[in-house]
Amino acid sequence: MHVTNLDDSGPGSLRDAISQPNRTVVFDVGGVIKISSRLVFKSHQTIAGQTAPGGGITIYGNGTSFSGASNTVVRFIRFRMGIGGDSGKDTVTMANGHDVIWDHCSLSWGRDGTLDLNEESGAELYNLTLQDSIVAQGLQPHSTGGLVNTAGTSIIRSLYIDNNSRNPKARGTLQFINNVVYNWVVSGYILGDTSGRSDGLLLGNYFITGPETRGGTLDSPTPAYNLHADGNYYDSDKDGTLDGRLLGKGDFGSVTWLDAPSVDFPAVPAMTAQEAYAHVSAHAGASIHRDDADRYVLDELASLGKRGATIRDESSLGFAGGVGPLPGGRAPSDADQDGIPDAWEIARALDPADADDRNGDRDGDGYTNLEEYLSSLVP
Ligand SMILES: [Ca+2]
Ligand SMILES: [Ca+2]
Ligand SMILES: [Ca+2]
Ligand SMILES: [Ca+2]
Repeated sequence: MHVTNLDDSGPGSLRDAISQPNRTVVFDVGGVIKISSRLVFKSHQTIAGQTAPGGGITIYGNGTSFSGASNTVVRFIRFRMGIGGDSGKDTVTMANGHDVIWDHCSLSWGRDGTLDLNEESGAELYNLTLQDSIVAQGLQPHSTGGLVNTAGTSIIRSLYIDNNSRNPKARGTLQFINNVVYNWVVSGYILGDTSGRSDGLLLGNYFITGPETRGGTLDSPTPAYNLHADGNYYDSDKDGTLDGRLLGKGDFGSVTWLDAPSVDFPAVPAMTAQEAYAHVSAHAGASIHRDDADRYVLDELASLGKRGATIRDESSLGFAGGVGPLPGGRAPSDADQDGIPDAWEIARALDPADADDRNGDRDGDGYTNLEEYLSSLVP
């Protein structure tokens, strides 16, 4: 499905493209898609934001739901809810389903959670990954990164920044690896805060205080939180230099401390916390094109304690139109509309007049020709 305009609904819109399952969605336009009601994603979708020309895609004005959207991949999309969104709702929410990846996404301005992955009663929610992404500026008065309460989630190489609390609120089974948490106010990472069992793995994260941070770096631990942690750092002096200390067992309070993970978590390539800081600063979010909002929070992070603030309303940031401008750009020609531009097809002996070859596998490696094209766009 080609998204051919920035309309809220109707033919050629993103809302129309995602209205049915079993679709790969590519973008012939770049810019801000202003939504008046929530967007609801379906199962078996690939949302290839990296195909958008110009400044890429920002979804602005309300929240989105991935409940039930199993087997879905989302790459290089900015989800910016904002004060005009529905009260009590999340920027990105998912309450049931499995096997979803958000890669190089930028999530901000939630009115409830900014990323809430919260298993609803009687449902299953598992095999979720947020990677190389940003979760920023949950709107006050309920400014949160979000609640992650699932049977299996990985949060990797991502930035939580300018959220009053819940960076995230971790329940259930969660591995949290090589992330940076910056300028929380009352709570950084919440270690369960419940009598129900949780299993956590924290490796190589960097917790960096900002101007508003009052404490609560590792908040509300309970013995029901089964934790293995290693290589996590804490920089609390707000001096503009990354020079934190290693967090030790005593910093995690009354968790049940384990010398090995309590769950067979998937393997993740290892970085140190210092390497994670550098990687996240350079690559987290929709990094092909930095928009005003991502540049703003990454500049705050780079101040290492000197700048950073939670907000109540994104208009206080002063971006044109609330979210800032994005260049539109121009998509390459795709005569057969199979999602692969003519030039890329010709260079690989595919047929620019045959749409069926998108689902072929010219090199027999298990990835379709369309998937290979989509991956080729990712730096
Ligand atoms: Ca420092
Ligand atoms: Ca084509
Ligand atoms: Ca073709
Ligand atoms: Ca292939």
